[in-house]
Amino acid sequence: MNNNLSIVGAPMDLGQNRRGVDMGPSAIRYAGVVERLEQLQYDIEDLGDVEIPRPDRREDQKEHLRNLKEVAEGNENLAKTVDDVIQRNRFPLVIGGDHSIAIGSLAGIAKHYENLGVIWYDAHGDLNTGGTSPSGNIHGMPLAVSLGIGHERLVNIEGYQPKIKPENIVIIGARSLDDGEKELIKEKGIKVYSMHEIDRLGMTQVIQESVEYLTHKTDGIHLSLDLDGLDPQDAPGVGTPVMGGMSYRESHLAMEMLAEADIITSAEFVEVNPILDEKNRTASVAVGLMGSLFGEKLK
Ligand code: B3U
Ligand code: MN
Ligand code: MN
Repeated sequence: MNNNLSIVGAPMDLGQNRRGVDMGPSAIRYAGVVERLEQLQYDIEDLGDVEIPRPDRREDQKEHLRNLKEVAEGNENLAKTVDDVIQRNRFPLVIGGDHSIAIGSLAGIAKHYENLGVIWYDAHGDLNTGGTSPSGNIHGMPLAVSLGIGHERLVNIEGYQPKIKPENIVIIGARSLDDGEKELIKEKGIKVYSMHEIDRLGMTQVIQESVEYLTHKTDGIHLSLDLDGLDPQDAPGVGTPVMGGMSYRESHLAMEMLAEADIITSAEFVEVNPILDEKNRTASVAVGLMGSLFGEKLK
């Protein structure tokens, strides 16, 4: 693992319609992310937050992509910052912010790899387009956008597309997929471990298989962890909780196994909403998971 970590905050709340998730980066910092990772002997730099524009209320939203312009601009800013972090040979750790920020993270990261792998730890597939989305919320679209599917303003960020290939993706924890997302998963042959597979196989086998599936064909792996992948009992501070999720323990096991495999080259933790949380618990869970991902058990 790269010993130099750069923390990048992306206080984005325009990819969905519940206020408060823009305070996610503050909540995660307050929960002690820098101190926690410094204990593990990493060289940490906290770059603060990238600029997210405020929405223009007069803009008409008829395209069914809420706040398209502002989400695109915020992600352009994020992509540039993340790109710069990698150019300086540091590991980007992005803290959100709603999951639409994966558009910018991946735009900044994927240009540095021939075959970037992605582990998408989430209750949702985030594979919608303006056409299939039931909500018009862009946080339900970033994985599709990164595959080059969606509005051209989003898919072309940083001037290239697609960012990733369908065979280099593993989705873990899915339990709320829309019809259009299910079709895309079938059509593109995307590997999905739903809660059914996690219950049947156990998290150990799911991660072993995911690591095997990705490592031989990728030259880097991005972990995109949506806190709503966890069960709402363990991570209540999220905008769209879905019952029956991965437990706190399963999630730590997953992070520890990824640390042992030493395959993750960039990461983001998203959807922490302190307003919906109980005493900053979800931000603390996020920081705990980062501890495991960055090798707390190995040191
Ligand atoms: N699939 C639904 C709900 C959703 C997606 N991501 C989150 N919620 N967090 C949608 O709106 O696209
Ligand atoms: Mn998500
Ligand atoms: Mn989700």
